[in-house]
Amino acid sequence: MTQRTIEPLPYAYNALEPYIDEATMRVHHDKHHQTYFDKYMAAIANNKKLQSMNVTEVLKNLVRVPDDIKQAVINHGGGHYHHRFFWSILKKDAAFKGKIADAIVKKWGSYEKFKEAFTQQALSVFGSGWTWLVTGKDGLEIVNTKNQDSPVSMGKEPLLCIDVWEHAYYLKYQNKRAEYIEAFFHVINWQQVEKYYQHH
Ligand code: MN3
Repeated sequence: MTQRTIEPLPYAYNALEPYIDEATMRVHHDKHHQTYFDKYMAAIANNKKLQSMNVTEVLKNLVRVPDDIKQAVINHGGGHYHHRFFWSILKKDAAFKGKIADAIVKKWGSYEKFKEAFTQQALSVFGSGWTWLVTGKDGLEIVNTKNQDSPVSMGKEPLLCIDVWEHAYYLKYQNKRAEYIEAFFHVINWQQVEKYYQHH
């Protein structure tokens, strides 16, 4: 049966307080994410093949998406997939440890240096987009994507990400993106990032 709605958050709306507030989580999940999902479903409504595929597989194989719906699939399929992924890597006060922690320290020198590099990258997103820690043939990298363009469409495997669209932080942080990014580092689910790293 075709999925009609998005999955609930895997935790309470207020689980990330005070770093990410309940009001933001409610509107971000129930309105923004749901709208991406609805528009993705509408975009593929007449395409049985895409309907039968996982959205991740669709984004990895954009060449198989017809031109007349390609941009809608990128925007709304990407928006659906990215938000689902984002919810999965959020958890308050998870310890930075595991093979991913070792790999980050090996690549950037320390947790602090990684945090600094990731923060600079997230601050540099102009307009709407995301910052990602990904892995792939070039090893660990921090990359930005615009709008809902997906790292999986570029052959990268996401390990963690921050949504830097204003809707992700404006209610609580207004224009202070740097404070939101600082807060984000308190709610990274490193156990889940470790799972993504081990299974990529
Ligand atoms: Mn968002």
